[in-house]
Amino acid sequence: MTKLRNRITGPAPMAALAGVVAAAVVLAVAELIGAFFTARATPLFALGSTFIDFTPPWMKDFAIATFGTNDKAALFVGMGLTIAVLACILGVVAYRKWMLGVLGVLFMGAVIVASVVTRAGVGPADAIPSVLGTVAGLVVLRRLMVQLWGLKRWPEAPADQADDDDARHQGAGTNRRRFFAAAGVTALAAGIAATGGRLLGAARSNVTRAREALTLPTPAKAASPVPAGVQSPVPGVTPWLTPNNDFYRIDTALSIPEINIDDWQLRVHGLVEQEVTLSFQDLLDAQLIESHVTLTCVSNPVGGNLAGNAKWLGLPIRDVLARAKPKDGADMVLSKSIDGFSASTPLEVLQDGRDAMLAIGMNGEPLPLEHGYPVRMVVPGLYGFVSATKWVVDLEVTRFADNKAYWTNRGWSERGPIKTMARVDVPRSFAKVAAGKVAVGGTAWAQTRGIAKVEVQIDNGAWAEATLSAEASTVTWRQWSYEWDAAPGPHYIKVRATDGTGQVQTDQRADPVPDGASGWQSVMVTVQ
Ligand SMILES: Nc1nc2c(c(=O)[nH]1)N[C@H]1C(S)=C(S)[C@@H](COP(=O)(O)O)O[C@H]1N2
Ligand SMILES: [Mo]
Repeated sequence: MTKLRNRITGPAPMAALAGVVAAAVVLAVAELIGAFFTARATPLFALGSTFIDFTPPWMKDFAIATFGTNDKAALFVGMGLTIAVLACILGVVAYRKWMLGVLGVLFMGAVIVASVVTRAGVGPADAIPSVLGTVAGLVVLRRLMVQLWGLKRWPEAPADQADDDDARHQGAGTNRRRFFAAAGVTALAAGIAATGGRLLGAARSNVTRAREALTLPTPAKAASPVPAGVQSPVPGVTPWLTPNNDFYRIDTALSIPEINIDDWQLRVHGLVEQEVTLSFQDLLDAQLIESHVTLTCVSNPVGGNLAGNAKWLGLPIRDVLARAKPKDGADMVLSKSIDGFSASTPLEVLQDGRDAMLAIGMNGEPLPLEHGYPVRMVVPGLYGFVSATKWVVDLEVTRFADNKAYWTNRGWSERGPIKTMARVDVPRSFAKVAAGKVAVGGTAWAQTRGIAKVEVQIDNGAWAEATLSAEASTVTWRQWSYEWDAAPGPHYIKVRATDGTGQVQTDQRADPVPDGASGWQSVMVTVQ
């Protein structure tokens, strides 16, 4: 028992604890003061965002494949653990050699500040919370170390430090219990400060309230009516229209940009005859269209659910480009979000007849904050990474030869037409089903080409045609169903689609990197 206690209350574990408490103080103080600055400038968000920006494509892909849309939570947990380990080491170093510890803390503070000030849309003044946090962390570390050095019973305590002035003053009276009490109280205070900072930051943001108060205009051109029977009759197949709350979310934003509609502006510039600047009011007053479009993420694995279908309300981008008049030689529009993300979209795609738009509405509501409020791009037929810029504030008319988008700089393709894909929703992978008639169903997409046929293959049997649900348009997904007479045993259900041009979905397996996964989905089920 005493042995165990000595192990916990030895100098190294206590110094490590002091390091962790000091790190918590750095983050908490920065969080509290950060409530008065932009949310993206607090250390955790800035560090995490910087980390995301340096993430190689395979790692992004791995994170999405492993954690799905929980990838951000996983990143925070990973970051928290890394910081804790580094803080332990720093604590021990500071105990042995104070000046080395100080240098370590200053170095970490510099890393935090560097990652803060290099964020897009963040000014040098936004470094203030991190700087003050680092100073507070140093003060706390010093005080805890002084207490530790005062516990003279440890032979490893460096002689010079034990002679330290503060230490001599505190020396005799200090004991372990006081150290733990001080560490505990400081950690508690840090927790309260961090929580308070969060609440304060949320309260200071009135963007959520402004969004709720916003009334969308009636479109000049309403969406084409959705025919009856778009939904697959098989229970459990994904809803044809994805509710906003269930819509997949993929982006590099650790803290969602909060944009005031009165401040929002879109600048259209670059290779144009006429620069155009749009305000949010300009959008509200414009001839808006409404259209159902299925969005798809390039990171979606075969059979994955990073796709969703919504009714979008917005201004056709070709109308904006018609005012700006692109010059000869331009072949791309680089759209940029307020937080530094960018996407490269072929100019011709934004000028042809499809409903590419600057969207302000999603399923009859203003865009949810996480889906790009107040304005995002929606381009039928292209993966989101090259088209669907959320929180969009800038369109630069340019050339593929001159400019590269966010993910292109990280190993992904510069163009991203959506590949034909069929998906089985029911039964689920590894489901156990009763022998006899089994309802099989799912969805399929080939935006802009449409779905002409879906076929199902059981084990290695013949391909059988599934029943297609009604088609709303070629830019929305199309559902299907199939009745299978299942005999007991393990079976594989394979599915493939044929697009509107007659092209059969390829069985060639490809990873999501660099331009989208391909291959036929195969679902294993056990029939009992
Ligand atoms: N600002 C910004 N816009 C973005 C992204 C991003 O990281 N930042 N990701 C894109 C990607 S990869 C996809 S698939 C779609 C996803 O849109 P959603 O989250 O509304 O489903 O947004 C696109 N727009
Ligand atoms: Mo994506």
